[in-house]
Amino acid sequence: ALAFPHGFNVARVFIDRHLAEGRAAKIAVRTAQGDTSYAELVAGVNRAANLLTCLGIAQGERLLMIVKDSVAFLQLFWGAIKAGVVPVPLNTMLRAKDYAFMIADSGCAALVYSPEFATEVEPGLAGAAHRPGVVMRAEGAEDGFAARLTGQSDRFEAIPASAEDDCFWLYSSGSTGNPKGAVHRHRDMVVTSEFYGVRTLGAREDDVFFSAAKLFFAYGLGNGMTFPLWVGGTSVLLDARPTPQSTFAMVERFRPTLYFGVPTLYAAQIHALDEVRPDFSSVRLCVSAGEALPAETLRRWKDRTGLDILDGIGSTELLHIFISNRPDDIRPGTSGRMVEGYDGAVFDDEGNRLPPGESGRLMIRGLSAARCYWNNPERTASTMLGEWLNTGDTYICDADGYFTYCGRSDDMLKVGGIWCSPFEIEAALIEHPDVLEAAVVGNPDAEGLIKPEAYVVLADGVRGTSSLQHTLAQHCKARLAPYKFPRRFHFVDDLPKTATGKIQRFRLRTQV
Ligand code: 3UK
Repeated sequence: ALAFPHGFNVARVFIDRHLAEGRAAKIAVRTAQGDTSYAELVAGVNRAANLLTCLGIAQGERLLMIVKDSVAFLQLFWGAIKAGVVPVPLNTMLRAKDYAFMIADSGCAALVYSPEFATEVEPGLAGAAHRPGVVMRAEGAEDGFAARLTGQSDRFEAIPASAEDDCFWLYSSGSTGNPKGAVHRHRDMVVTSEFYGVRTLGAREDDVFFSAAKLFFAYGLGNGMTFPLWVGGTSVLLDARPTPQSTFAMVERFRPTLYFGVPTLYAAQIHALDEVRPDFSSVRLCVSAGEALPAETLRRWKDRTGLDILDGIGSTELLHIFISNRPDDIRPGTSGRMVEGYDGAVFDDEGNRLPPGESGRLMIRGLSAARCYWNNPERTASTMLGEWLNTGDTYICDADGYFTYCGRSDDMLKVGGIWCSPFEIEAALIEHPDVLEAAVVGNPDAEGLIKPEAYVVLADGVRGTSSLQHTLAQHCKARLAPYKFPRRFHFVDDLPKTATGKIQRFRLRTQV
């Protein structure tokens, strides 16, 4: 068990501790703009805490951050926590109306944004039903955050807090409805860093972390900020869009030891590896999360780079990965086994625990689970069920404790009276060399019965003919139970995706 001393403010262990442990001169963060030592990081965090305090932002009030991956992100996040202010990093790819909702929903006292995002943030502020008292650009403006830091003291004593006190929020965008602010406590980052970062991934002080997933995403926040700070390692931050080219360039320049991506990016990188041969020799392990990693993607990546990918499932509500493969125990096509510190079980709709081999709702309990959704008692009540958290995912757990993803609870299809996972069909489709990406949804046929339908992005130069449709249907039937094949095909240029790269299957379903 983890121990949390009285008056524990989590910034003491993630920030202040490093000076006492002799890391002042060690590089904490590397970006294209330069390196930042632990001493400089601690000083910047303290200046930010002093600035937020002297701007009159009170303990418990929210600071919305629409900030690119940068040292300023860490200064704001940890400066807020030291000052007792609640940082709320937001997805930087959203639109004005989304920001307007979150500004009002959070009732934030302050908002800081990188100038790059002004065209959506400023109209969002103008249209919001609430106006934060403090609005600053992260950099650039004379009265921006960076400029105002310089006058502040580089010392600040963290406000005492308990491990159960609210610490930060992350908004989670469901497939339907408004985003929900998941309220996380002081202990939660310690729990994810120790149980997943150290004991599952094996993160160490000499690791250099590079996360293609951004810090505003719970996955990126762990990979690119909390895990490196927990072990006293080094984080490499990319402030631009992660593409095969930009991520390869970062790997070659900064030579990370741990690399974190999402399946869509791995797939694009694999295609790019046909043309280029970046030097991955510094990397010892790759991680994937956000959506299930197809076994075929893992196989091709290992084939091209010689490296394994650890797939694991996490969520905003649980903060990071709670079921995962291990470096010495990888089962391609599964999410792996429970991470230490978490409990998981598969339930039927009536709340009964299901035996191994049966698919049902995945529920998790663990100490990093969000306390509630802010301002949303209905969603809190339907998701946080006592100590269990309903993930909304359908999973099968086998007799050895390995979990296999079957789709979102609401994505599962009943085809001919039998449960059918659209994900399983997609995985089969993308094994075909002519297929780049695929999404399968259930749409009603002429009889009004739900049938799987495939939206397929073809590889470069391949034409979507009717004979190809037949070939792909045969390809699925040959690999899966005979009813698991798409009855219709749509060849499309791209698939609708969320800002974080998840396919929005609901957009492909027939509107009724
Ligand atoms: C899905 C996966 C199959 C699943 C996340 C790592 O993705 C993260 O958080 P989100 O709140 O989404 C959570 C949902 O995404 N999912 C995530 N990973 C996998 N499905 N295999 C996977 N490996 O539906 C889950 O409920 O955006 C990922 C760490 C922290 C995170 N927040």
